[in-house]
Amino acid sequence: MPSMVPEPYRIKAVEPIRLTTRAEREAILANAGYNIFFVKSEDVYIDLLTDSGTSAMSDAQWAGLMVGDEAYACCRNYDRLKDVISDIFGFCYFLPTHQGRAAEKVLFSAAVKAGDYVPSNSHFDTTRANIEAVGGHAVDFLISEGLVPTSQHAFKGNMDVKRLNRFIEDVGAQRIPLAMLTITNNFGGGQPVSLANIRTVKEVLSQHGIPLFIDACRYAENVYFIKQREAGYGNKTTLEVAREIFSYADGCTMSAKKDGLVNIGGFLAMNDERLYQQASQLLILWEGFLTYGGLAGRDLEAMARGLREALDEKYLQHRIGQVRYLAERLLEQGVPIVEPPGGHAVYLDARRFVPHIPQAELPGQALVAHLYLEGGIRAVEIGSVAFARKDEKTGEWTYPELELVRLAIPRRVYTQTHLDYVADVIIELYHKRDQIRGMRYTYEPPFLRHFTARFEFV
Ligand code: P70
Repeated sequence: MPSMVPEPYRIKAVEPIRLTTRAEREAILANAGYNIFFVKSEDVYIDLLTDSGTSAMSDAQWAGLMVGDEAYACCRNYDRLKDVISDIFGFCYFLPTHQGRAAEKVLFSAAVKAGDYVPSNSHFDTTRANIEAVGGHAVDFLISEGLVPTSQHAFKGNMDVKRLNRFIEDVGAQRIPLAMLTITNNFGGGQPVSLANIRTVKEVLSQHGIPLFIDACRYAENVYFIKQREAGYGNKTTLEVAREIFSYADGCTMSAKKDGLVNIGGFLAMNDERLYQQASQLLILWEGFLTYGGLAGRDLEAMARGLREALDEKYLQHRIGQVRYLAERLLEQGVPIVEPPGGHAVYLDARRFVPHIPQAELPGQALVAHLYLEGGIRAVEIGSVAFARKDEKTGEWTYPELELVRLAIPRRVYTQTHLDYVADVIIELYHKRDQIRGMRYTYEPPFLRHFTARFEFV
């Protein structure tokens, strides 16, 4: 199979983008305190900050907006969404939310109490923060291969079941109200979880009566990897694989801003009626009535249609192929990335890209700054700025194992020519990597540092 198939769509509306000059970008970035989050979207040429909420909707989705039923209660779009969710995910109950983290907040507030533990393969930062916000502890049991950028393991997002088992025996099942699996694993490179792993995790949890929830935001991409890589699934449809995944779960949280192909939206789904009732109360308090949950009727319709489109095998083949294409162009030139490439992004391995910059001098952030200066490309640091922890008493830093820069590919937005441009810029930067200097903070906020910190070059 060629590494990239042509787009399975043609372009009906275009949005102009503009490449600024090097001098303009130098001024813009300095003005933003070298924090890419403060650069205006119109000053970015290729925006790879996130694949979340940045998808291009289809003509069918745009048409769906016009049949939005904006009644406060029981709008028709709720019913359509309900049918789609029950068809794909199969859970008894669901609650719409405005995005993924709202589903997390409702779930953990209803299910987790202070001192509880929630194990996962790898919690995303909003899930971790929402668990900690109710006094719980979020713990990760990713397989060790998941932390090795060059490991070719086919399912680097898998959970280490032995460690999970030991942990349950150590702390006791009564302190673990639920466990989670993030599919695909965003922090470790967009790596998938195998069906065998999901099944085994479910078996272990069942022995202890612990429910399993899936953080499903990139589940369709995970489905595609299972079809490609796991024996026995190649001939199944994407829908069949998705149904099998969720058959092992007791519920899920979903940011539909990813594999729902919408700009805003999410949901929480589950089988347990009591949990549903508790969550319903919180939803009304924080999001809105049960049939709209913080969204307009038209948003529900766009989500219902987008969820179906994201399971289209031709779409997924192109989507995953795009990510792989960019990865292969970089690998050909020896650019260090997380291998094999994941589902939604290519992750540069900053430790190997700029080995002369110690983690204390924020190599990932330095790379992010240079990608913008060189080519107007916006990426995001997933390394020391996002995750290093400072001991409040000693002032000493503990640095994360992985120092990555994520190039997230928005769905259905950029063409192969855009990706070639991105590859060319990165390859050129790689050839003069010796000139890249480290960075330090000029302003260091107390938490969620990466969003508001300011920097300068060392
Ligand atoms: C991303 C965004 C969101 C996310 C996720 C997983 C596995 C839940 C959520 C929350 C966040 C982001 C990061 C950097 C820059 C911009 C945006 N991920 N679970 O890009 O969903 O955002 O809808 O509340 O990845 O990875 P929501």
